[in-house]
Amino acid sequence: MAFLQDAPQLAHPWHSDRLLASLLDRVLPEDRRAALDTDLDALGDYAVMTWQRACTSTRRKPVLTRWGAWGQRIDRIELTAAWQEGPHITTRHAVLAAGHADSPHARLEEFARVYLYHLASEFYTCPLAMTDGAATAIKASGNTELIERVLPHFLSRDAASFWLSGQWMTETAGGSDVGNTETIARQDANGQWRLHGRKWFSSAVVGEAALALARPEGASGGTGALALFYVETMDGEQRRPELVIDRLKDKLGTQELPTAEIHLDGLPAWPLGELAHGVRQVAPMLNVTRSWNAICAVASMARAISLARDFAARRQAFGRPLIEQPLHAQTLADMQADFEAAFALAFEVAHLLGRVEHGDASPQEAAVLRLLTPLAKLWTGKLAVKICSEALECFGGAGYIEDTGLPQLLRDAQVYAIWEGTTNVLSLDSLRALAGDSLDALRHTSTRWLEGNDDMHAASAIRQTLEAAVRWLDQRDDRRELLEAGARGFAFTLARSAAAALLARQAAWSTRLGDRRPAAALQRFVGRGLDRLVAPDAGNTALLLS
Ligand code: MFK
Repeated sequence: MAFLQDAPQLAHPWHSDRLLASLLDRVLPEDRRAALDTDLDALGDYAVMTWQRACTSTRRKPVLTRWGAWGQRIDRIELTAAWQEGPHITTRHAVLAAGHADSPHARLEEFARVYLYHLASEFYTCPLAMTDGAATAIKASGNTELIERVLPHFLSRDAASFWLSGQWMTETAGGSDVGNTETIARQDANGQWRLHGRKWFSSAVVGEAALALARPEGASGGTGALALFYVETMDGEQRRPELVIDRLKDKLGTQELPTAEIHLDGLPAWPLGELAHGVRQVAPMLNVTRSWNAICAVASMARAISLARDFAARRQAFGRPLIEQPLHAQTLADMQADFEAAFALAFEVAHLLGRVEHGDASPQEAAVLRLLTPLAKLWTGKLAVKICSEALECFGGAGYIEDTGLPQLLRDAQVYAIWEGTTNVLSLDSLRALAGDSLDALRHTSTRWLEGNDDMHAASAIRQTLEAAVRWLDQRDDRRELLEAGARGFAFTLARSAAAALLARQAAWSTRLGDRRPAAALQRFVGRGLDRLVAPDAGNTALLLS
């Protein structure tokens, strides 16, 4: 009988995840911690089931049927099984509802669910992120009529009344530069606002609602003149005729997600608040969806590492299992250390978000959250690609073969760096977030995170790197071009330093309980260097690009 290699098995992502369990044990009061188990168990079971289902069935993509048999426009989208299950899993396990509970821990409890559900959901979490963001932006608007109308649907615990919301922002001219939005809002004879325009990228077109940016007719150009509108997509069981799905996007990854290009042909719309400053009004949504992006990126890292580690124990090469090969073990340990740091940062953003929203955080912590949100999004987005790519290599040729299910990890991971703002857009956002002393706040808060940590070398490296970042900023503060050119290195440096300080806090706690693994991750992570600061040389850049 010829040799047959064992396929990698997916360990139960909740039962086998010491990071999540240890974080929740450290942070949550006992009763809240215990109350989470049922949902986390079930979401872990669902993840294992969907992995096995994906390994034994043919992959499907959503299918758009635009025309009915008798020539009528129907724009019907057939969804994959996981997408059909999405509303049921979401509501049964309170994935969104948990985040809006009356507790400073609400967001942490929500994102623990998201982390376990994300890959199993086949990126149904993308429109969930937007629904969550829409709920947050609508709450922040104080528009009571809208709050009463939509929140019971967005946060429902019953699939029958659950609504998904989209975020319609991206257009062909106004991609990252949203100020170039061309969609027009026009009032009809009855005073009803209606939207006219084309949205290039809508990931929740199967949803019931959306928030959309549009320029009120006659308003000036630029970002400040945009308004934020709420729209509904359905008229009873029928999609509204003023919303036309032009085509589904043929994407590199996230192929189960029916991303669509749409046009709006007079779709009724209601302003959330004032008829200007729409980007300011949508910002709470951006910050929530960017937090989702970071958590989902660490979920991809967790899946990739879990499969690679399992395989390393099964696969024999050169006379012993891969896990016993020194260089392979080094590679896996480096991945694990990076992942543990990224996990610490992403989940700190999640927890801080809940504490700030609940009024439980100091102004200094609110400033830290504003800065850490883009940092977590941009760094985890890039790291997910690196770790998934490395994980594929851990399987040798099998990592490059479609029906192992492995290449999809890498294709899907590429989205984190692009969605919700590219790495460069987020690096520039972290400069925007510096207004209001958030860097000083981060330095002070990091000192607190480092209390009780016994790794003096790591603590000193973190402090020195943050001080170097402050000096770097001071030297360029009045030279905008230089500041922007170096923003990515600056953001990566801050992200890595903050992540290391958070890992140190977790390591101190775990060490007291006799678990030295987070301390080992900290040592390895810091040992590979925190500083990514660069001194941009405009002349050299111009010469290279000439
Ligand atoms: C599975 C994972 C789930 C992930 C979900 C995936 C969803 C996929 C759908 C998408 O991909 S949606 C498209 C994503 N597109 C973007 O994220 C847009 C990228 N561009 C930016 O982020 C720009 O920075 C932005 C358009 C927000 C602003 O650019 P501008 O035109 O230079 O605006 P400006 O004047 O700097 O900011 C306008 C106001 O917003 C200012 O406030 P004021 O009016 O009070 O001065 C800013 O301070 C405020 N603002 C901007 N970003 C903010 C913010 N406030 C708080 N937080 C922020 N992040």
